[in-house]
Amino acid sequence: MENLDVSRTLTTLADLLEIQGASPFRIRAYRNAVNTIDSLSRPLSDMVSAGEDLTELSGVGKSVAKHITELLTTGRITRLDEVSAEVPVTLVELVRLGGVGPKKAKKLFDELDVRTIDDLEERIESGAVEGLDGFGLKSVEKIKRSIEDHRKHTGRFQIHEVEKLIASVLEHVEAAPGVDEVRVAGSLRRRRETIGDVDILARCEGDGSAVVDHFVAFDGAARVEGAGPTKGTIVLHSGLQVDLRVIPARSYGAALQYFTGSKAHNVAVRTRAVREGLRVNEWGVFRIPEGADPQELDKEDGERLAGSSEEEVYAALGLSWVPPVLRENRGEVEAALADELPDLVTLDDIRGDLQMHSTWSDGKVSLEEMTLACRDLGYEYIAVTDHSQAMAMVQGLTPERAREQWVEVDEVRERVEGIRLYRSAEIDIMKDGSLDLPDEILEELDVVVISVHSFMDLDRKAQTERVIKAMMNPTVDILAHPTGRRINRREPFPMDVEAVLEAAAELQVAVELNANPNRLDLNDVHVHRAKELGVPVVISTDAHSPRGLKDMRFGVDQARRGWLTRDDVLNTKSADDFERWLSRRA
Ligand code: DGT
Ligand code: CA
Ligand code: CA
Ligand code: ZN
Repeated sequence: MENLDVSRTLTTLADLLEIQGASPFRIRAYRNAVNTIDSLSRPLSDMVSAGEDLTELSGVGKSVAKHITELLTTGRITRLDEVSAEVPVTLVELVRLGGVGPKKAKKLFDELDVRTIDDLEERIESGAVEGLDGFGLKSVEKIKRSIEDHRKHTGRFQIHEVEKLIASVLEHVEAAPGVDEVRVAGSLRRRRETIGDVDILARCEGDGSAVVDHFVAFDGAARVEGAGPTKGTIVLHSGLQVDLRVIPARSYGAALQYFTGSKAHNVAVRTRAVREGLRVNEWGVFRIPEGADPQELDKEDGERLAGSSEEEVYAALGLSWVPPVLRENRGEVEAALADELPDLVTLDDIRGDLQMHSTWSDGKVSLEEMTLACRDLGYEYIAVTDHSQAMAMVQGLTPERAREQWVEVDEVRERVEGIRLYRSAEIDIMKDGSLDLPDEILEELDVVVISVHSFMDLDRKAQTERVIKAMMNPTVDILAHPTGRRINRREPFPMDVEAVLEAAAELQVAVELNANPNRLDLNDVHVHRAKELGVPVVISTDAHSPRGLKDMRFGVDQARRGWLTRDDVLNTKSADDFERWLSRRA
């Protein structure tokens, strides 16, 4: 069981207790523990099996430690079973919607027997909710919008969460009898930002059911949904579903191709096959026998042209091998046919990181520590972009403090060799489109990064105008996290991204692809559009600690999904070339 499984379970318990109206101190105890667990670098399961004292972790008290140990050793928490006998677990979903706090959820349950989001939707439709004490027209409207948002995200995990959850499952499958190779397919292999379920393939010539039996016995499985001769499905404690398929070597490439998807890509590939008189399925590529009805054929009928490797499968159809990140039916099959697939940017191409925070605002470590950490990653240049004064709750930089910071920048430049540290800041875009620091400060920065952190509820036209106006300031270099979205948490704010990108092209402003897996903003489709318009894209981590710098790879994956090559990404340039770009308006 992974730390995330534990923290999700404790969060559920805390939410249920809150709905029940338990003491805020108890609830706080669980939430504090969850915070600690989420930033823990070691597996709790190792600590428990080593007999370590969990109460030494900050925020973890005796009773929470007991719950964690119970969960890790037995797979359940007795207290959670007790509480969920009184309050339906599904109420937790209601609380996680915006606009329904724990008290309101309890009220909905007590008075209208609302247990699920579906129930809530139905009671709203019937008008029952609006009459309820504490629920006005406005709050009901808000709940309705939250339900819509929720529907879009339901059940999908973020990619970084899935990576953590799946590592031990893969190890477990690798240890299964007769397994020669294990690969991840599906949306995870395509590096989508969210994942519905994980698809795993195991190559094995022998008895598939032995592999499946081994798989479903995984100790982190909360439930087994199915176990057959070639296929098994489990659900982890976090709710993540994992499908395993056992495939013989002769079909392994074809199966990998098929189960990597996307569905739309597979349809386009199959259409291509049919045009060539061929048939492609998860067992291979076959020639359709003369006069045969394809509908009547058995899975492996016809002459086998390919199957053991993916390259072979694409080649048999006259296509170059398509990188999984491109398999979304956005023109990649045509490009593969013409041998014109883009040479995608890689993590190795990245030479600098142009958004991160230090203790001058909400970062965890000093300017110098961030600089050293970046040098360790092999970067040639960086911008430490602490917030500006509008972000008062994190001590955003005033003009005075900006100047003080430059003194420290100079000192760090003296002390740390081998990396160029730029004077920079992440400047807030004010409601009227002006910038949060005066021009005389902005003019003295090497890299000016701007972003929206407030008034995200402006209407689309006003928001678009505001952002474009901000970009018109001639000191501006990069528009950061342009749509403000938080994956699974906050929708992008209403804004005409097309108009903003056109303005960026005109004004020679670069746009950020924020690599934090909670943001990935701009997304794949938008960075593709930026590329088409000739707008440079910067992939930055927005790290608040050295650990956050490692998120760069998520940004690179998203950039690859947007077809970006090295030339499309500004921070692949050498330091000299990047500085030439910085002086483009001089
Ligand atoms: P997810 O799980 O929602 O994040 O997305 P995927 O792409 O992993 O989808 P999933 O798990 O339903 O199926 C994995 C792959 O299997 C999918 O990308 C393509 C293939 N596949 C599944 N069902 C079909 C189907 O009905 N037709 C075709 N052509 N391919 C399918
Ligand atoms: Ca999947
Ligand atoms: Ca699946
Ligand atoms: Zn920001």
